[in-house]
Amino acid sequence: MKWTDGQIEQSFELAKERYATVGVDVEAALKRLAGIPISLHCWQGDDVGGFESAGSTLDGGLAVTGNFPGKARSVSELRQDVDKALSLIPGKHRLNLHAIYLENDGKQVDRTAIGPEHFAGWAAWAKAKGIGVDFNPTCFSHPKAADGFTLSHQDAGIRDFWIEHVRASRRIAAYFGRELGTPAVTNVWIPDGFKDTPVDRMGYRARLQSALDTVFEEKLDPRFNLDAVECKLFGIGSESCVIGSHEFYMGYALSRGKLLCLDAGHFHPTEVISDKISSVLLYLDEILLHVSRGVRWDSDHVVTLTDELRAIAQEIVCNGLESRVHIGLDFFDGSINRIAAWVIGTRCMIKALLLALLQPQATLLGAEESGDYTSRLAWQEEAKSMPFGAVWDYYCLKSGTFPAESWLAEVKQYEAEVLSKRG
Ligand code: RNT
Ligand code: ZN
Repeated sequence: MKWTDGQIEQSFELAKERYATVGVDVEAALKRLAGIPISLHCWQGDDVGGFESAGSTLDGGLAVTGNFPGKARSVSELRQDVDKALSLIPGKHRLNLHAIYLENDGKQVDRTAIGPEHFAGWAAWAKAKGIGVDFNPTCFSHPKAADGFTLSHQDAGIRDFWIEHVRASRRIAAYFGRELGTPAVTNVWIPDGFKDTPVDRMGYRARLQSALDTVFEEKLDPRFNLDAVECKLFGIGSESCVIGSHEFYMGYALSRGKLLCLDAGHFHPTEVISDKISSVLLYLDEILLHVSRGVRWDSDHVVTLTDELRAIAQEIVCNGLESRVHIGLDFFDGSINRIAAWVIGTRCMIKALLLALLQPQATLLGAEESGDYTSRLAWQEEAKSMPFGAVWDYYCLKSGTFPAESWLAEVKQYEAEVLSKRG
């Protein structure tokens, strides 16, 4: 038996009526939802390997486990996989590239020598799809980052190398922004930190500050490029001190007018980024999110529809912040079908946004404002059993993609026909 398109439409009509009884305009919610892009991280497709050289190893404290067959081995395979994933996700989204995903024609290109020419293929691909691209310098998985330090390194030569790389990355981002007519967010994340207790935290942080200032001396048009900086509490091998901590980058973003990037896995395990959005956006114009799911640590598990994901979406949607919050994903799982991982994580992000848009906000606000916390709690819980699934399925159908679980068969077929044939 199959749940037919007709049944999806019927269920939707009923659901719409039900939502109307609690003051929620479903059509308006779907219209708003369609305007919120999610930036899909390219690195889920190949376990953060990149195509700079064959057999490069991941470092910087990042770890991907699992060896599910069919990992993309080239830019063209990765593009094919992203195409597949995007076809199973409702709405128009973006792609988030790392510098190591360049097209170098088999020639070794130094990280300081990368330019728009190495990303022309991606730009043409994105243009054809009508989607935007975001960008990241890759300050890890490289001999000059082997001791775990980049922009804060004691050695001026190594610092300069990474400064040059980030400068080159920003120019590539601006190229994407110009080509695609939508600014690229360039996100700087560096692994720099100490396994054990350092004695000169401030010296490292001062060097990072000055290196970043040098990087950003070159002014780029904000219509093409926006800069973000990503903090972290600790990483594997940097348990005792991360140079680019939250306070460091919060101060940096504030004083330099940059975007702050909040990664859901980069704080204390019980600390949540949903609670930070409303605070930092009172001081900053825009932020970037790396939506991820830490399990006991910054493990970058595939995003699922957790309470925290819903809370993040609520903060964005209920405060009308969608133009100021750039939503990026950041997870990597090599133990399951990598396309399914993208699809599950991205669909969950969109579901969370939809749930937030369908919340009886006026009622909830009224209850809170009048101090009626009994009603607030009651409504928050009742909202959970409203017919959200019917609206979601309809949204998928109308977006020309697969409702409910029907996307999975597509992935399984792709696995049999494409992934299983890769060596
Ligand atoms: C690492 C950061 C960073 C990376 C990507 C690959 O802890 O989260 O964003 O995951 O740049
Ligand atoms: Zn991140």
